[in-house]
Amino acid sequence: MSKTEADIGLLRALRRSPHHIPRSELAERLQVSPENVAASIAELRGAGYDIEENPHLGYKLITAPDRLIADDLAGMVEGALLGSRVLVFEKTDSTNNLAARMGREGAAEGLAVFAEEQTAGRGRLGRRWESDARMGLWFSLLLRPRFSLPLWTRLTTWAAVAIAEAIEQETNRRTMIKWPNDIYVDGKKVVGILIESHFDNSGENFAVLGIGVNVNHTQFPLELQSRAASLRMACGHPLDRMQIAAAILRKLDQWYPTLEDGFHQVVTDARERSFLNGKWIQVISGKNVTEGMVTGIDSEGCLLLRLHNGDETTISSGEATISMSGRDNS
Ligand code: BT5
Repeated sequence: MSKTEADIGLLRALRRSPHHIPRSELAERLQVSPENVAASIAELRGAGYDIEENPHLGYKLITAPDRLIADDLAGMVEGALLGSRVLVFEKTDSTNNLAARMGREGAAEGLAVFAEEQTAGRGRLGRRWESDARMGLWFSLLLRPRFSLPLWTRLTTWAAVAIAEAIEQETNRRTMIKWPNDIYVDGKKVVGILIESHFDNSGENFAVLGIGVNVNHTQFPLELQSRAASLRMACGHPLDRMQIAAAILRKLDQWYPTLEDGFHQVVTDARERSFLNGKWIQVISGKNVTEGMVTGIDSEGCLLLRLHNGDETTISSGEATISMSGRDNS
């Protein structure tokens, strides 16, 4: 086992154990000498990991540094396709750009590109996404779905459901999905999702799933204050960004096969979390503006609306805002 592998193995063992682990046991598990374990512990401490040493019981991880560390994260999602390769950059314009570039260069499915800070993080239609340094998770996953192109529209619902579940599991706060791509806690946006599909003549199609999670912000710019929140604001304490990143990758990976087979499970969850259900909304899709009451989500994840004249319509993509001019929301 190489030195780096031993360090990663050591971190993985410490992360998984709620108890102290004796040095001899770690040495045996990692097949290195006890001296090597002590040297790796010293190195991890130097990198900011707070590791307690009890002379009788051994080592226990108390806190990890508030930094995204690629090897550590890869170890936390070992065995998953999504996150099988993890890259962390200190600063970039947009992780979606980086992942797309690597996708064009032939990178394998499952690559996850994180940045501590984005200088030009974007939302849909070129809107700006605030991505302050070390406050959140700003990352993109490279996907090469093998299923037919018509099914690619399912990606948004799949991503929203998996991320909503992971965040609920990590925070114990109820998460809702504002169709199609926002995750809300207590009526405010904590996550935005941006899927960009890349098709070319060679048939090497891929999609980049961009995810922005507000984790440890204590405030937002004035124009976002009424709409945006962080997980820290919702929970009342700071959160470990690595744990949240790992939980999201694991849930996405776990749900990935259901895109093709078992998508009804994803839709069932999306319906239960539907923030817009029963509300009068306006949806802008390209040049079309439709107004009506949300009656549900169909089997493909599309939004079902009842129009003023009583007709039902299905909307596959668009921008939904709760309508002030429509009938009462009650
Ligand atoms: C989104 O767009 O919500 C998709 C955001 C995706 C961001 C990720 S970060 C990693 C990857 N790399 C990128 O460059 N992007 C992805 P949309 O539905 O268009 O919402 C954008 C709107 O959300 C903005 O116009 C603001 O009103 C609001 N907004 C901006 N930053 C926000 C934040 N940090 N938290 C909550 N709302 C925000």
